[in-house]
Amino acid sequence: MNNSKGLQPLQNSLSGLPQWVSERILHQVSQLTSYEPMIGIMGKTGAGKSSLCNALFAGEVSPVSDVAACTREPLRFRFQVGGRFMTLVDLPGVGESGARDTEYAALYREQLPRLDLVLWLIKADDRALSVDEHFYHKVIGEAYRHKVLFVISQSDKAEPTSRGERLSTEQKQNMSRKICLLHELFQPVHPVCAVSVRLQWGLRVMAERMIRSLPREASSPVAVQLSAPLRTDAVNKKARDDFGETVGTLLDTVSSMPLIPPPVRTIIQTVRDTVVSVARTVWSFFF
Ligand SMILES: Nc1nc2c(ncn2[C@@H]2O[C@H](COP(=O)(O)OP(=O)(O)OP(=O)(O)O)[C@@H](O)[C@H]2O)c(=O)[nH]1
Ligand SMILES: [Mg+2]
Repeated sequence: MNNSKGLQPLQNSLSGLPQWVSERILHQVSQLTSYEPMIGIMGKTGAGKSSLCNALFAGEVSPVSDVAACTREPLRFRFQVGGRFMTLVDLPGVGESGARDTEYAALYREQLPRLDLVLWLIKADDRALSVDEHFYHKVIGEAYRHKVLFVISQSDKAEPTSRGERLSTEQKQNMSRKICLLHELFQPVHPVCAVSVRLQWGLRVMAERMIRSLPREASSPVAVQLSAPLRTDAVNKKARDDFGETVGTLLDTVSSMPLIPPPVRTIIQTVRDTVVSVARTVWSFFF
């Protein structure tokens, strides 16, 4: 990460603007580059949440608050990679009795607006999906469905199990059926993923889907946290594209501010595409 090296070319591309406008834009770009993403993780106990997070992310995980599991508070973990932070929130509730729905709904209403994405793990051999379905409809509700990415975990436990080192054709067929079933049950916004941490299977596709499912401003900061083998060309491309588009949107927002004099507005509109292309070029200095 080298912020000043990245910001200098951007500053040059904004030099035709009054200083206060270009400073405002640069300030917002530097906020984008230091955005601290927050990802929630849900699923019944033993679904493989901790294992998946360790497989996905490179950072040293440190618990932020030390709350006992029996209290129904979310557990937060803050990660750090090269001076950049990300927070994982281990969200409770799936698989517990429906009696606490109202309580969880309140907790989730508080957490969900701040989360960029929620990974919802369902174990490959878990057939008690009505519990997840109930929770999805009663607690998550319509408003936050776009923030949920379903992940079928422990795919090596799909029938017929073998403890082999690869998934068999039959297991893959059963996984496809399970994926279809989840699409029917949940009608998810994002495609359902399937992984096996034990076999290191499906993780790349999952990581790419996660990057695609994130809000634009969060994809690069999450990509930074991925373990090296998961940071594929597709991940980097999506993250770079998102960053360019976010900078473009930022310029559009500044240009439509009422206090911007019309001639300055014209300059912003003229330099917009150049600034976006510079942002895409300097992306690798930031991420
Ligand atoms: N066979 C197999 N076992 C797995 C896989 N992923 C996790 N496990 C095992 O499943 C068990 C539960 O995994 P965790 O990652 O601790 O699950 P969790 O969802 O964090 O569990 P809680 O924190 O108790 O809610 C552990 O024994 C893991 O080793 C996998 O892909 N395949
Ligand atoms: Mg765990």
